[in-house]
Amino acid sequence: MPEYFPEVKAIKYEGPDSRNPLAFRHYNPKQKVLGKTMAEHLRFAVCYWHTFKNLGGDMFGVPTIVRSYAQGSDPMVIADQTMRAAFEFFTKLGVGFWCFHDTDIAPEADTLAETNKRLDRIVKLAKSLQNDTGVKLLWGTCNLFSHPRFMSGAATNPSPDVFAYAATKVKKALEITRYLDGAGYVFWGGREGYETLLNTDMKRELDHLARFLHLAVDYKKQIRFKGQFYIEPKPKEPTKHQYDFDAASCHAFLQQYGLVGHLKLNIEANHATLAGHAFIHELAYCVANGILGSVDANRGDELLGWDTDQFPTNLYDTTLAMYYILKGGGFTTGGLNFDAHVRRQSIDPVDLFHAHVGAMDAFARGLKIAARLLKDRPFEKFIARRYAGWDGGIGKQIEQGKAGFAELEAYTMKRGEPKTVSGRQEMLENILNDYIA
Ligand code: XLS
Ligand code: NI
Ligand code: NI
Repeated sequence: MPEYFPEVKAIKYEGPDSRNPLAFRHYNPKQKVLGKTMAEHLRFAVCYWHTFKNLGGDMFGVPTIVRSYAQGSDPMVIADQTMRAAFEFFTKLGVGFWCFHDTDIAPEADTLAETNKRLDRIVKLAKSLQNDTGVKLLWGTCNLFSHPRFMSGAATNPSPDVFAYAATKVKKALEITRYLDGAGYVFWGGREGYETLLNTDMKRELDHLARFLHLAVDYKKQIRFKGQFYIEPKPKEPTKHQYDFDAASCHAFLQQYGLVGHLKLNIEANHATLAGHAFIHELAYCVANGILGSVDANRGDELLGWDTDQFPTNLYDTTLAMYYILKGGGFTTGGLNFDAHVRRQSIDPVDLFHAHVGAMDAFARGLKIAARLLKDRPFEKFIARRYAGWDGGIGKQIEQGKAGFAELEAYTMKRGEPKTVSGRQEMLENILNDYIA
């Protein structure tokens, strides 16, 4: 079997003092942190689309990257080679999981029946490679945004024919995800939104999106697929406005349409910032509401207003992300999927390794720091003191519904002006810095 990454051997943990750029300094898969191994906590996944299909093309220029496995005239030969290259990469990197869209692994043919045959062929190969390597599928998904038929949306398309076509595609995507024992399945509404309200029946589109998800839930039961469903918020791009805007609007949508309990959220760092939120705001919202499922681990650029999908390297972000993920009980079905791509100038295969090694180390460090924060509990202790007024007296009465406006008026008249108390933000930020150092 040809090697597609002959220049790289298996990446090893060498400890914090190593200067080998192709070694982990912090990610030691078997090392225990808070009772679980790092591998069990972090559940790293490599994404197929960016890592193996993105060749550096952008709106202004053609691809810059040439991959040995992407050569040839037969698209199915390329698909086969790419799948083998992917599993070589997963194994050398030492990740436990991967994620894909249907169209990433097998190119669409002229008819849907033929496309499905192609998928069956390639999925069989993926299954045997999974068996050989022990690498598992974190989640599968369906690309309902690239083809022109989906230009006005999939489930929210004005045409029921497109809704039906999308349903047919998702049906197949669920079947192959189940066949590959996927731990989950993601719904990301790439074009489920609008460009202008002047041509859009918003109420109808929302109803249709909910109907679509209910049909998927029904079919999941029918085929006994045990994986977790996720919805992935993103406010815009490609459309001007997407209905799955952010965690809170997805939550409201799921509640409105009786879908809570069927879908959790897949939070992507760069999508959070596009929505005007910090990554950890989205995670904290999900944890507070018991809906955190999985994470697309990447980052944006503070100065650019789009989904740059860069590899996560910021220790504040990885630390606080792991802090909230651990507070939420840690991952069960979910994990950290690197929905990120190397920059257009990073043209060598080895750049894929540098990108993932750095990102995995950044999260491993974040995990270790978060574990120390949760052991010492500096923020929890501060927060407990800050809210202590609610543990007894009038606070407890309010929380228990035992005090109405009349009682609160009587209390306030007697007590007078409330005391103001410092929030101590700077002190708390300094404490966080001490832990990160
Ligand atoms: C795009 C999304 C996409 C989903 C899967 O911005 O992040 O990659 O994760 O369809
Ligand atoms: Ni994503
Ligand atoms: Ni994205």
